[in-house]
Amino acid sequence: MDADRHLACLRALERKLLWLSSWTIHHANHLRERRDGLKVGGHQASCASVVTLMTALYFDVLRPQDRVAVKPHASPVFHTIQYLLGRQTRDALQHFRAMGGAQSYPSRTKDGDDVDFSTGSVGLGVAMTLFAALVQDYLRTKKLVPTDGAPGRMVALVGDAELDEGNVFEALLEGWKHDVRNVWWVIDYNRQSLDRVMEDRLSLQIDTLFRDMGWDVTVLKYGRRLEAAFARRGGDALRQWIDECPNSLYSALVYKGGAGWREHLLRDIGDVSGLRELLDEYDDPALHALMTNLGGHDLETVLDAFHGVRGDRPTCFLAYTIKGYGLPFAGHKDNHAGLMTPDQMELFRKSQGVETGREWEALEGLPVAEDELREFLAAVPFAQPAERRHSPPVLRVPDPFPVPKGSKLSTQEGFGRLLADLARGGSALSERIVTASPDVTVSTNLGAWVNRRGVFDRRRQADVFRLEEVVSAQKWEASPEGQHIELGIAENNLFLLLAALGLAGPLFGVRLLPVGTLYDPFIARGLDALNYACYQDARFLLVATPSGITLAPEGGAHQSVSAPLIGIGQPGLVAYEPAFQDELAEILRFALEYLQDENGGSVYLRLSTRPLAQPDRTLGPELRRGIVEGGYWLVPPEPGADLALAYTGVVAPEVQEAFAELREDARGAGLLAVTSADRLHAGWRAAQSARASGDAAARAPVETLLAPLAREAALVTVLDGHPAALSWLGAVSGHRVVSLGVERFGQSGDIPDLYREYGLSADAIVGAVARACLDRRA
Ligand SMILES: Cc1ncc(C[n+]2csc(CCOP(=O)(O)OP(=O)(O)O)c2C)c(N)n1
Ligand SMILES: [Mg+2]
Repeated sequence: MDADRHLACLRALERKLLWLSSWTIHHANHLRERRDGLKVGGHQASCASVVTLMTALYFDVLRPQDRVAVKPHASPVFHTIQYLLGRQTRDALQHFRAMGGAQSYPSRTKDGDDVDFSTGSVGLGVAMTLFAALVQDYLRTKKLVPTDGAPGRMVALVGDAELDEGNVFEALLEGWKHDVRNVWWVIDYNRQSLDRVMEDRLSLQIDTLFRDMGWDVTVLKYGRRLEAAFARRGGDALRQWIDECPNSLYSALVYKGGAGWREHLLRDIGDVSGLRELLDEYDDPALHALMTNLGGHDLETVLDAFHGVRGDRPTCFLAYTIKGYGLPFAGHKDNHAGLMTPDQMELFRKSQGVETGREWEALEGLPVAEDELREFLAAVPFAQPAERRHSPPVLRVPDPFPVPKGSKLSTQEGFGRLLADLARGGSALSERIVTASPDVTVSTNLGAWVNRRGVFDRRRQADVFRLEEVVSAQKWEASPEGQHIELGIAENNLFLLLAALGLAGPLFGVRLLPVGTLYDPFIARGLDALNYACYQDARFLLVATPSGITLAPEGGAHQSVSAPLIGIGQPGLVAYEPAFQDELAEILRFALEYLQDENGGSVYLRLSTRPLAQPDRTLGPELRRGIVEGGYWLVPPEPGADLALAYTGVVAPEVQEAFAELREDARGAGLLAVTSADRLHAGWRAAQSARASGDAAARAPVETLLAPLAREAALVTVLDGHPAALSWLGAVSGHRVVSLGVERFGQSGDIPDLYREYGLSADAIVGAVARACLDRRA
């Protein structure tokens, strides 16, 4: 196909994308039954803004190994592209934003048409491409993937308002540190966000910022027609006028059309020699078309820019666009959620040569014959057969894990030792573990692992302190063989890196087992990014210490209170909080399997720095199962017992002390170790639904555990975290509950003082038991 025909086909598809994306949204809002009276929504203006950029990328520039994060509100454009490529059904488009249909925002897990990266929470998809590029580098540097082919480019189509999100800049700086390659960020610079038109001259700030971070910047400001007009007599003044035109005025004139442009141009620069003659050559619609001929809407300009990239340097394309380009509300500041009215849609349909009743036809009404377009589509490079969703084999996990030895150990230390053990052995599993930490590698006990496995860097870098014979327990040699990725403090970056590492299997065909460590309270700092990672079904192990008020003198502001509730509430993430080393070893073993299980997920371990005396025991199969399912009786209750204590994690000694004191009076009482409130709760919910669906025999582990207790038994629950994480236990069999935990925080102190202050001491537990028993009798 010659270049002219090629361009003609692209133009035809560009036009069809605008139509079908608008129609898909229109159909969802106006033509589908609405049973709940709620608006359906969709963003016709945001879609129109990126149609040219996405046409160029998907139908010409991208290769199958490239990966894209599409700005959330361009979801209909993405699905329409897939539809034209035969990879999305008409039914899914007809059910846009309905159950089972094309999703509001591109979704790896909910859409059927091969979304590379989910988007939705603005800024996160953007940064995700950078971390995916880093992961690709990791795999290629280690030759874990074939390196004969060209690397994939990790592309983000970025709404310009996304650049207000701090996580984008956190990622940029991290990318600079790691010398990131093969990332393209294509900024849809329509100078509009949701509410408003943006600041003038922001482009200069963006330009400088990206260059400072080591990126190439290509600005696509004007299209070919405008450039040609600038070259004419009077053209310099025209260029200067547009260059200086405030964004608000430009947008307003885009909305008003040809007459508005003419009036302003004549008033401002009408006396410039040649200008009037230049304008006279254009009638109003032609003048409007000229003045809106921005780089990001000019297919040839866009293609030249993308194809002009040489090498693998990260590149930012700043593409000037118009929000709603080609639609009646183009440029209007309120167009973000704007929808074309049925009358406007009718006019638009006619202008597109689409016949009534044939609105969904993929290739009709275009100035290029359908056969030619079909031939073109069949040859689109991106759509050539290639495996884009890999499922690499499962790595064997040793069973059981050796239990860290020592009479008094903290779970954090045990975790460090378990990883160090894995580092020592040369198993296939350990080769695929990648650790990462936002500047808390040493203080979260990853030191021994890093000493053995080294820090990852494309360039080999000696440990200067070692060379200079300065004694240090930490060996920080960096090399391509390293298996630890050291990040700056930004927690968002940790979660996005975990998301990218955790998708290495499906994206790049190599299973990695990412382990990220951080301080428990700072999960909240990156919570949206964590949620984002889980939503994409990325698989990783998150290890958080120190946690709770138990970090004592070091604590105060660092105490985490709601983290156990996050553990229960976060979909895609199973939370554990072990107390003892044998529990930890079993949970870590399980986690490495669960990460790889098709129906599994990610795992969060909430650990502590408080050393605890260890029980003298060897775990049998039943205990191991209990630990993984979320709980077991440390002291089983006698049948009909009327008291049980249930605890999670590091408060074990206080609970045991209280229990010993109470046992005299409360004969037959039980002591329940809850290793995972999250799993116990999930199991309970699952059993309830199973029973609701007719499986009368369904029984949750927690139901079985609590079964021996008397109906009127009292339960006292204790954890170093929000009491609601365990108080629900009372609802399982209708037991009365007194829950101890932490609802305030912020005080430094030692453990005796703090446990007394917050009511977690053995005395406080005994007191709670007394209250629970009194309540019961009342
Ligand atoms: C984290 C987050 N905050 C707020 C929103 C709501 N929101 C959706 S789009 C948008 C503005 C988008 O503007 P821009 O990125 O410029 O996209 P455009 O529609 O102009 O292409 C906002 C605030 C969101 N999706 N995510
Ligand atoms: Mg915008």
